Amino acid sequence: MLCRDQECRTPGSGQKSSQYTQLLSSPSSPSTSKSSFKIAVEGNISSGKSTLLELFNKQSFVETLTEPVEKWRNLGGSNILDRMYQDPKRWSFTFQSYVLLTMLQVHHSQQSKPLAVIERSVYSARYCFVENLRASGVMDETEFACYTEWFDWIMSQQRPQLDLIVYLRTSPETCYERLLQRARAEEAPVSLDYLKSLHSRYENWLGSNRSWHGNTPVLVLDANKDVVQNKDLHNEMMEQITAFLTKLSPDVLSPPRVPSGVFSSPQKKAGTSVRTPLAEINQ
Ligand code: 8LK
Repeated sequence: MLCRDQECRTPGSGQKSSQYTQLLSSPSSPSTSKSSFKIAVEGNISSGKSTLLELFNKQSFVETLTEPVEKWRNLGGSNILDRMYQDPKRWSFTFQSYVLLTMLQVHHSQQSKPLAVIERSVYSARYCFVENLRASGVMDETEFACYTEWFDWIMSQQRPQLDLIVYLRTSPETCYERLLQRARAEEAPVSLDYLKSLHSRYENWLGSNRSWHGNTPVLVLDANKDVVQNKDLHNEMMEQITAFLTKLSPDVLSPPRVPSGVFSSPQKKAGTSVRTPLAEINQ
C-alpha cells in the first residue's frame, strides 16, 4: 500500500475563468523576445498528459518529449518502475533518484523545434512524487535528506527553465478509471488512495493552494472530460496555450520567426481562423 496520507482535496474548488480552464497566473511581459519555448504538461497519473502530448505531436513545429518510462523499465536489465511499485519502501529512493537523472536529461536535451512540450518535470518529481513518498513514510527522512541535497545542489548549478506549466487538473476518481482502462502492468498496485494523495500534492503545488513560487506561469485546465471526444474543450485548451505563448513573445509563433522548414503553412479552410501554427490544432 503506497498511500497513507489521508489529506485530500476535492478538485475544482478554485475560481474558474471559463467553463473548462482556469488561469492562475498571467505571463509577465518578456524582457527579450525568445525564439523557442518549453512547456511542461503536469498532472496526476492518468490525467490525460499523453493525449495532450499526442495532440501537440501532430504539429510540425512542436517536439514532444514523453516521460522516459522505457528507461525506467530497463535499468541495467531491471524494471525499476515495477520494483518500486512491488516494494516501495525498498525501491522508491532508488527509483526517484533515477527519475531525477532521466528527467534532467529530458530538460537539457537539444531543442530542435520552436516549441518543446515535455511530460512532467523535475519539479513535479520533487514537489509531488517525492514529497508524497516522504509524507506517507515510504521514503524515510535520511533518504529524503539525501535526495533533497542532490536536488537543491543541481538546481543551484543549472535550474531547468520552463516558459509555461500546463496543469491538467483531473479528479482522482477519473484518473483511477483511466488507469484501470490503460492497465499498465507495473501500475496494478496503484490504489485510489494513492491517486488522491498525489492529487492533493498537485493541488498544493499548482492548484488552488498553490505553493509554486517560480516565475513560470501556470495554466490550469479541467481535464476531467475527454479532450479527444470533446472538440470544444480541445479547442479551448489549445487557444489558452496559444494565448499564453503569444503574450510571452508576440511573434515567436508567426511563420517568419520560425526556422525555415519547420513551419508548414496550414491551408486556410472556410470558417476557420489561422492565427498561429497552434491554430492548426484547432481545425
Ligand atoms: O508515469 C509513469 C509511472 O511512473 C506512473 O505510474 C507514475 C510513476 N512516476 C513516479 O512514481 N514518479 C515520477 C514520475 C512517474 C514522473 C516523475 C517526474 N516522477
